[in-house]
Formats: sequence, C-alpha cells, structure tokens
Amino acid sequence: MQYKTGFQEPSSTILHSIIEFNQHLLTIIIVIVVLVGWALYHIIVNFIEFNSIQSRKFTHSKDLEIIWTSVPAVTLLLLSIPSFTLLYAMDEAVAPDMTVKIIGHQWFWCYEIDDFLQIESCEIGSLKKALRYTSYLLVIDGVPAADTEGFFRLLETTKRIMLPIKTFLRLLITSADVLHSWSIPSFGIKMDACPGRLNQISLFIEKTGLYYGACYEICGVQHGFMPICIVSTFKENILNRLLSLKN
Ligand SMILES: [Cu+2]
Repeated sequence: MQYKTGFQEPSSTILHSIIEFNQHLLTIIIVIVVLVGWALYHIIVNFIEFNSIQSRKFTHSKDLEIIWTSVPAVTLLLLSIPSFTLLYAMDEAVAPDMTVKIIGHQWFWCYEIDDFLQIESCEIGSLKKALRYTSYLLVIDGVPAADTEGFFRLLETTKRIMLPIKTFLRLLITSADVLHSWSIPSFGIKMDACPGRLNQISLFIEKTGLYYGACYEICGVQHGFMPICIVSTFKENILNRLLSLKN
C-alpha cells in the first residue's frame, strides 16, 4: 500500500483472519460513529434547553436508559464471538507436521529443528544431529553497494531460515536471557520469548517468499539489531536441502 496505512500483504492464515476481523470491526465502528454523531447533532440542534418546551419538561426516561444500556452490551457480546473464535484458533496447534524451536538471545536468534532426527521411513532416514542455526544481524554498512544490492539495512540476517509452505508448523518460542518477542508482521505473529517458559504458536504459510521481522520487546542496547529473516519454499526444496546435508 502506497502510504503504509494498512496491514502488510498477508502470507499466513492467521493474518488473513486478523484482517477479516479488523474489517468487520471497522464496519461496526463506522455505523456506531454515524448513529451517535447523528443523534448528538439532532439533540444539539433541536433540543436546546431554554428554547424547546419538550426539553424543559424532560427529566427521565426509563425506556431510553434500557435502550442505551442494552444495545451497546449486545453489540459487545456479538463482537466477542468472532474475537474469541479467532483468538482460540490462533492458539490451536492441531497435529503439526514440523516443529521449530526459537530461542531469543541478547542479541540474536537461535533456531532448532529436530523433526528429521528419527524419521526412518522417509528417504532422509535420520540426520545425525538436529538442525541448529544461529542468526545474527548481517551488517551491510561499509560494504560496497554492489555486493548488497537488494538487501534491506538492519533486516538481513547471516542465516535465513527455510520453512515449508502449506504445512502446519508449530513454533516453540523461548529466551535464554531476557524478554524478547519474535514477530513477523506479514504472518500476523507476535509471540513473547520469556526465559524459563515455552510459548507455542501455530503457523501455516500460504505462499513462497522472503519475510522479515524483528524483536518487538525492548531487550537491551542492541534490541533493534536482532532481525528475523524467513524464506518460505516448497517442501521438496527443503527435503532436497536436507538430503544434501546428510551426504
Ligand atoms: Cu530482543
């Protein structure tokens, strides 16, 4: 979007649902603002205390009180249904195909994938060790511009994490030192990384691409320098990569 007033282009089912809910909310908000605005205008113009006989005699209305208490209450109740549905749906991890453990450090991210350790039935067999990546900020300041063309300053990492598309992923997020927050806006994900606690969130990436994120919890002097970079690709590409690692 030209003026960056909206969400990033959604690439996960979570962000699709969030945007849908946001539009639903916005519609209701507009209706409320128009109705309340119209009522206020009508009252100010037509019922000035000293000019109108009607308003001079008016002191109390039970019916009005019932209406302006119950209508907002029912509106809020109706809004809570899609809101809670979305909230619980985001929390649910039904039979994930792959698990990624994400550990925040001062000031970099570590990733661990050990699903391929003991899959005897598949072609990969078992890898000797879990896949572990440490992903630091890629400093491009001072590097000749020709070598870093297309790179985003402060968003590139030394290692990009490959994740499969159209796969139910489970992300387990924790921290080794202080509070961090692992977030990728175009996935609609923002999960706290707390030391001593394992937070879980599910992810279903819809399309291939390169996705950037960052730490969203002020975690020290280099808080702004621990970006996240995810490459989403077809499952086959990742399996081929794993096969090449095995040999
Ligand atoms: Cu951090």
